[in-house]
Amino acid sequence: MLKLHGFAVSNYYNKVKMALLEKEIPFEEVLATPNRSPELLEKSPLGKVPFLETEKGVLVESQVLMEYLEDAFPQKPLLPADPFEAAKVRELITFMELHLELVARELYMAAFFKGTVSDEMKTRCEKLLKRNAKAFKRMVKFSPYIAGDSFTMADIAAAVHLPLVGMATKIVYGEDVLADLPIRDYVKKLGERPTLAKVNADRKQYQEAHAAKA
Ligand SMILES: N[C@@H](CCC(=O)N[C@@H](CS)C(=O)NCC(=O)O)C(=O)O
Repeated sequence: MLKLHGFAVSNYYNKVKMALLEKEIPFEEVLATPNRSPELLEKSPLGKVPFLETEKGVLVESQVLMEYLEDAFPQKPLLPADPFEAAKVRELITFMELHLELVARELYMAAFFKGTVSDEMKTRCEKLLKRNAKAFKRMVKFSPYIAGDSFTMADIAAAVHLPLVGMATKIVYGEDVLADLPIRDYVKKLGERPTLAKVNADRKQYQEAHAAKA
């Protein structure tokens, strides 16, 4: 059986977990947190999560995992059949991860973990995020899904990444860079799917258990 390694607060882990649930692929969850131990580096070369253990070996990088699941388990597709439409879905995911989430990630330490981020970094990220959010607005449809009328893997990526980008920027800059977009209602609606409801419930449970331990 497939084994998904990671932890329930990780947005990249939750992306793959939601895809597995949507596609109704049996899998096992294995708790792993990022670190540089030789055991973890053996499976995940950067010590990051998620990674997926398959019968043929381990795969890293969440989007590679998504594409593998799509190819190996074609049931309940998360990409349109038309190659151009499928490319538009992939385009949205790449954009969200490279130009929004990865930039906002620089702020997470200050936003969520009581850490600090230099003023220089804050200024750089703000400039980039404002420009990128404007570009993103031109790409999204929300009709009712992010890429159009069907639910795709871009909605999964959006559900796990966009609230974090919004929250981090609201906390650090006092302004949500995605405030112009209907993210709150869209993510709330997606949360009615049993798959995202489970991902959210598991995340909450993990956070509560962690807070209790701390
Ligand atoms: N590009 C990677 C990003 C994964 C990632 O950044 N995971 C975080 C947890 S959400 C992590 O392991 N961070 C630890 C680190 O960067 O060292 C993917 O798509 O899988």
